[in-house]
Amino acid sequence: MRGMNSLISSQPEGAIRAWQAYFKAQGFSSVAVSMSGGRDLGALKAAINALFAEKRARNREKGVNMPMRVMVAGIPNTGKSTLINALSGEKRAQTGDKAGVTRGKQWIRIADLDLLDTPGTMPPSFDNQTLAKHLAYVGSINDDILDIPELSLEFLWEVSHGAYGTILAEKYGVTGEESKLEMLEKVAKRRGFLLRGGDYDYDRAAKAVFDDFRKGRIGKIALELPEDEI
Ligand SMILES: Nc1nc2c(ncn2[C@@H]2O[C@H](COP(=O)(O)OP(=O)(O)OP(=O)(O)O)[C@@H](O)[C@H]2O)c(=O)[nH]1
Ligand SMILES: [Mg+2]
Repeated sequence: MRGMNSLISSQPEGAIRAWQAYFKAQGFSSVAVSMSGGRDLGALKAAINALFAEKRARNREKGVNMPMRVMVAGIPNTGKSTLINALSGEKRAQTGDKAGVTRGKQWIRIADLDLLDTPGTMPPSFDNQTLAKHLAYVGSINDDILDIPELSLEFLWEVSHGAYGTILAEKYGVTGEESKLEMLEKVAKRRGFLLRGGDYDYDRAAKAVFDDFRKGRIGKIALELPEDEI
């Protein structure tokens, strides 16, 4: 059963705070940034500079003029290259809304920082299928190797039965009382995705669901919280 804390932290801002507290408790510092939300990059720049303050001072003393090296690493399609471009103020790294856009490593110099853009990385395998599904929802696994209609059924079910309850009601008329297939049919109907003969176009509806979700058109949803047992 979900406690009050969990309800509060299931709201997007609360979820970000909950994750930051979780990392802090483990001794990691974190900075929340959003490239689309216009959140200031200043805090991130300050955090990077703080990491290098000592090293820079030592180098200065020794008369050494060496760039500081930073590796940008993480799960595919999470905005690593976009972040580098934002820090640099120009489009230096290739970005795109699918997994695997960055194919090789690339050093990008920004003032006295050398940033290494890297291809997204994944664990070699998943014991936890829920975790794997979540990564698929957000586009970190190549859609071409996924069964998108099947995945959309899981997504619609999970979201409509989770902490965000009726978030799908306005957009698709999905309340959570339907069967999984009826949910996707409601999306198809709402969008007018019908095949000749009157059948629902499940493929198109499923693609639309993920397109909406990944572009933030369904709303902000935290799929996981630190205290969730998944
Ligand atoms: N909403 C939102 N979208 C973002 C943000 N940062 C990046 N994106 C989008 O996410 C998608 C992936 O961005 P990339 O920068 O290519 O991601 P990446 O981590 O370099 O991806 P790979 O190189 O494939 O591992 C693009 O469509 C970006 O426009 C962000 O802060 N908020
Ligand atoms: Mg990239």
